[in-house]
Amino acid sequence: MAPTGPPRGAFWDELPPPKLIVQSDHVASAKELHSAILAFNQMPTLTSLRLDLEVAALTNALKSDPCYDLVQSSEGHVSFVRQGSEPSDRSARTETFDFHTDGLYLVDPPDCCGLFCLDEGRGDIPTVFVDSRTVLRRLVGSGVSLEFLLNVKQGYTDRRGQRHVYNIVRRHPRFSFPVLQYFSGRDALTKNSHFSSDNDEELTQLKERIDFYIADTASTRIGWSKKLFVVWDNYTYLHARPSVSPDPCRILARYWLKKIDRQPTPLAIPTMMEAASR
Ligand SMILES: O=C(O)CCC(=O)C(=O)O
Ligand SMILES: [Fe+2]
Repeated sequence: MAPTGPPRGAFWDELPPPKLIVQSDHVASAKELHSAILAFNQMPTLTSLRLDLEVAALTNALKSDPCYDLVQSSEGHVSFVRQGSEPSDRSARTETFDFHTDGLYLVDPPDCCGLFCLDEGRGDIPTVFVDSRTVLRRLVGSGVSLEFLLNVKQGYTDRRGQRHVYNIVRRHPRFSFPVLQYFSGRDALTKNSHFSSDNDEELTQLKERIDFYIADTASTRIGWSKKLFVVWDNYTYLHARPSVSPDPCRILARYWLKKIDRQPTPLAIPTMMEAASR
């Protein structure tokens, strides 16, 4: 099933590559957040240079944001992204981190994700984003029906070795357009929810086609530097850490956010940070 040319009769508009908004004190609306990746420079604005305090302040600020709840991952309110194998980690994780949606083991994955750079290490390992709507639009345009995609599932092994199964296509919980929630790693696709490998040629080819479109879709790369805080809509964007040689000094703090208020209210993190530093 070779990927074909430009989609015919696409039901979404052409989407530009993810827009990167770099700002230090801009207040972003939720609408902006669903169609852009927000990067806050030099966050938070604390006088202390102690990064553990900065993580604590950022966590407190995010916890008290009236628009978002901090979602606990299996590691708590904040988890630390380091490269290298953790002996306790039995998930299908490698030195690279293929394109994915975060929190696929939850019934409702987090609405937004945030990464805060504690140490960029060598500084040559970015995080890369693609718009899942573009990938989906191209898939549909190449002849795979949305109805078919809505029934396709994927399995995921969590850190305790447990399997979870989720649909790879769903509607965005707030904006209702269809999005791809997916893990480009090695997990096969299935049509049954008990996840026994179907060994289905059609699904193997579909996975190859999805991975082709993800790799072929315009991406946005974020290069890290200390204190950069990046927030994105976890449904709209798939993200990845590309393959380069491992850097044990690179450390990011990861936050998951759940929108509380369905109205387009501002994400006023810098203001919250100022309050936290007083
Ligand atoms: O290390 C990165 O750039 C991304 C890590 C990531 O996506 C994750 O921990 O979920
Ligand atoms: Fe991630």
